[in-house]
Amino acid sequence: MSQEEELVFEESQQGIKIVIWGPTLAGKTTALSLFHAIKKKEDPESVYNFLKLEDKATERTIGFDQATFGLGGGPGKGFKYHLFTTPGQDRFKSMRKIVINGLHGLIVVIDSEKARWEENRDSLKELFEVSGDKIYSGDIKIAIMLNKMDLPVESRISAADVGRLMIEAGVSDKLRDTFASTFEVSCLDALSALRDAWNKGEWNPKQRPQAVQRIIQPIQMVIRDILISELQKR
Ligand SMILES: Nc1nc2c(ncn2[C@@H]2O[C@H](COP(=O)(O)OP(=O)(O)OP(=O)(O)O)[C@@H](O)[C@H]2O)c(=O)[nH]1
Ligand SMILES: [Mg+2]
Repeated sequence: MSQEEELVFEESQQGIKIVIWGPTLAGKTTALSLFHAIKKKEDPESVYNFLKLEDKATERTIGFDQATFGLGGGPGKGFKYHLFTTPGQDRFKSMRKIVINGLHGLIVVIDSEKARWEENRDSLKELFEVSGDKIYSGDIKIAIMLNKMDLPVESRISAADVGRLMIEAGVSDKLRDTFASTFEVSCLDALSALRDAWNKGEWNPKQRPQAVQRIIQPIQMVIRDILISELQKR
């Protein structure tokens, strides 16, 4: 086992594993960084670690990013969940296969920029290719983040177009229902809302700015769905 494989393996042994999947430059690392920053602000005890493996010059992920959080009880106690991002560049297909092993949940990031339609389609195709039967079993909890909704309306797609993207990627009817949860988000807007609020010294976890809440919501939904399903198995 390589060092990376060992880390992916060890980290996913306990708790639940959620993978953030999508084409390169879609915003996966940005979304995870945001989620991490918010957790660190609101509940630092629940944050265990955050590792980013990126090429400093291009800021693209060259291995994977990985963050671990607790559901409560402080370090060493309670349930952990692990969030991984995949590296989206074509050349990292074998790494994506490793990262996706043993997952419980998926956040599929789609780049809403119209010009990125083919990259989105190919990324979805590959997801079904590498996750195989598991994704069809319904055992994996999924949410879609349609990112970059800050782009001008004429140069981006909307949630209504996601179905067409799925059809082009060969996603079956049955599975398209699983993909019903599409969240329109903008990591860029969330970042600026976060900075504004922090600069003013205003932060209330119960009243997060809407752009920030939109990033948190799909991740929390997937965590909740996994926990419910794990509890039902017991
Ligand atoms: N306009 C806009 N740009 C965004 C948004 N989210 C991320 N970006 C930008 O998109 C670029 C890529 O973001 P990353 O988060 O590094 O993308 P990634 O999906 O991790 O890419 P890989 O690591 O190569 O797979 C960066 O320049 C971000 O600032 C968004 O909501 N709107
Ligand atoms: Mg990345």
